[in-house]
Amino acid sequence: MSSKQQTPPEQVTDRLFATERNPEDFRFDASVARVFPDMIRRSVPGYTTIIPMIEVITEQYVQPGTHCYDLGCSLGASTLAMRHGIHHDDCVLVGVDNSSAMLERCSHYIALDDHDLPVTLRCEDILTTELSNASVTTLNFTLQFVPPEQRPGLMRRIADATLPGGVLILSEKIRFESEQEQETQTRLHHEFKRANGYSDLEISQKRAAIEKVLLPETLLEHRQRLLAAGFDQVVVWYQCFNFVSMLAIKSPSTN
Ligand code: GEK
Repeated sequence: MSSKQQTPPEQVTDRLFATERNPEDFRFDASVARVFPDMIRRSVPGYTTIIPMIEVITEQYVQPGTHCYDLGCSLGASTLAMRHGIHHDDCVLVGVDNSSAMLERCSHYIALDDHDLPVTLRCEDILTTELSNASVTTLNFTLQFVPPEQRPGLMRRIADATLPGGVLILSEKIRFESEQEQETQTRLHHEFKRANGYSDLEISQKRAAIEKVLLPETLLEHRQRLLAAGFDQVVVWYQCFNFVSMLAIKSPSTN
């Protein structure tokens, strides 16, 4: 291990949208990767609860000799939670992200972690990355960035790769059918961001930058697509405002 790998990446406060800037679409580039731990913690209600629960869920559903995937792993928070939930040394854990800036930092965090299970990082598109023999797959706030027309195919590929008794942990920002509920939950989310120190300018500029790339769907749309893809049960195990996490389960084999 090089000495560079042993130095923890610095913890930087997210000020990306604090000053007036030209509107452009949000991208997972080096400037975002640098502030990402602070950004996601202060922007996504429940993120700090969901991460440790991914460990608990992984521990429940991982099967020996199988593959576990973290699709859209960013800096590896969900990958490391999965790693700590896996107690079989014949499992293969794979983190996939198409942002090289994210993966470069991710490899530092993995090197600093004390668990033995190797982690394979792939700088690939989750739409084409190879998936097979899976017991636990995680999409922690990643599907929302995939173009909606490509989501059914991705869900089918994940369901096809998932073994009987295996699961997909799917966390997403959602939207609501009812305009009134949509308005209430959005307002509460913005209050959460304000309480975490974001200004009105930061909130509105981030919203403008992200609204064309983060496309939320309703819980019903998610549930129907997961069932159509081949999962047998969909459980919402967490919700805070307009952020949810679901567990899509493939029934264990009856043979
Ligand atoms: C966490 N799971 O900390 N292929 C590969 N990666 C992609 C794709 C794609 N098509 N689209 C987006 N990404 C993490 C947080 S962040 C969520 C996940 C957020 C990647 C993108 O580069 C980014 O790193 C990640 O998905 C989404 O638990 O920023 O709200």
